[in-house]
Amino acid sequence: MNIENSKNLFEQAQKRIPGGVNSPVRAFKSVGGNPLFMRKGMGSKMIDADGNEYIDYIGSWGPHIFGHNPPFIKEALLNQLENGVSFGAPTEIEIRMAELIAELVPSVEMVRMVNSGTEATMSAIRAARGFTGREKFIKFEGCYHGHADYFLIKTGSGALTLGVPTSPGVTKGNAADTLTADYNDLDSVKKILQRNKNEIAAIIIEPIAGNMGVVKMADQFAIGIRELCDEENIVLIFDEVMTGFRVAKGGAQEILGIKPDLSTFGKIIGGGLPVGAFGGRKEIMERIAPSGPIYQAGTLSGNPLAMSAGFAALNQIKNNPAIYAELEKKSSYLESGFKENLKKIGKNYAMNRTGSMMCMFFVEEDVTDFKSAFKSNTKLYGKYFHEMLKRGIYLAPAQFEALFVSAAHTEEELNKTIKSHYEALKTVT
Ligand code: KE4
Repeated sequence: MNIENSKNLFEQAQKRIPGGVNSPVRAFKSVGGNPLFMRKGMGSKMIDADGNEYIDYIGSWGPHIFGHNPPFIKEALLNQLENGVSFGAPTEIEIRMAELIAELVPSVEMVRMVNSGTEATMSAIRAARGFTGREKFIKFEGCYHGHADYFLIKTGSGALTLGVPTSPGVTKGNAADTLTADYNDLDSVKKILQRNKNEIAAIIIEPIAGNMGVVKMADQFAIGIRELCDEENIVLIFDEVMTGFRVAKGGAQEILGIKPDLSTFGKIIGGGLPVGAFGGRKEIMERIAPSGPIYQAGTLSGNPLAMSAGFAALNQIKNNPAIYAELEKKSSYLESGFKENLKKIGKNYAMNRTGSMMCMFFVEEDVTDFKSAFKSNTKLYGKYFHEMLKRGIYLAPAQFEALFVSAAHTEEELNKTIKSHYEALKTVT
């Protein structure tokens, strides 16, 4: 496969951009090799700088649930462009967007738009601290909530892939208020609560984690966390940046049947443009400036260009809820094809899937938390990744991520993926 242009571009990029990329996980560090510079995305496909075509299962790390550049998002953007992209003044579409999020996610009574998932989670923690007057919060090992200082403690996603569970530059002061529990282990949460009585403002969790690979909250664990938050007056924050509108119309909270106090969103709600949001109980959100004293702001928050793409995406979901049945059918088809292959080659690698988020771990035991996920053979994953890439299948360049199926993936492409998966596994194992 000729990737000369990507190689050349990567060389140029590294002169002016740290690591040659604007987000670490894109650099292929954990799988090795030269990252591919992409030139075009359309539907389920992407084309790189050398003209190689790929079936894309990253979808920009989650936003492209309909595939790249769907006509209804493109049209919304072109229409908005006629009227300008950002005014720094309130616009009607922000109201419609807030109303639509509240309609699709019943736990959201009020919502504030921001520009990334990190801003959303950062602001949600501040809201919880301001509302409770407490300073500490609990996160879970292997969960990733973006790169705000106090989240970069035993985190998932790119930081995990870099093998740097706690990033330099995060001060002791910042880390002191971040307490880390074990995913799906209620006792680990209870122990922290006993040692920090009445000091915990929030518990933040990915209700279906997508940053240690895919790992779902066990039902009893989810119920237990909700009960503990009720008993201790702790704000429960579901970080649905990845799962929101991905795994169900109402996100992971709809699947789990648990109502968080605050939720954070990103990815799909921007339709591919930079958008994040945090929202939930009115009595908490009303404390956010300017209606309340908890400061939070953003020059481009709610800008009409990004809102037009996000609104088009959510409206498509609202008017076509059957998309989730379609995604379930395609994703379970892909999963069973992968499982068939594993049987044929005699490997029992863990396969976790919720809706159109899926992950195969190179470890032959159940993966239910960070510790079990971390047993995966990441070197083998790297080899598998490149064998799939050679066959035109573009997966996450890291074991601790999710594979995303979109509505644009065809049966023919799923079959090609299953066939490539078999050949790749035969080659590397
Ligand atoms: P952003 O700041 O990257 O928009 O969102 C941070 C974030 C927050 N919460 C969850 C559950 C997330 O998955 C993310 C970002 N996800 C990663 C993918 N593992 C983004 C990819 C990247 O870092 O380039």
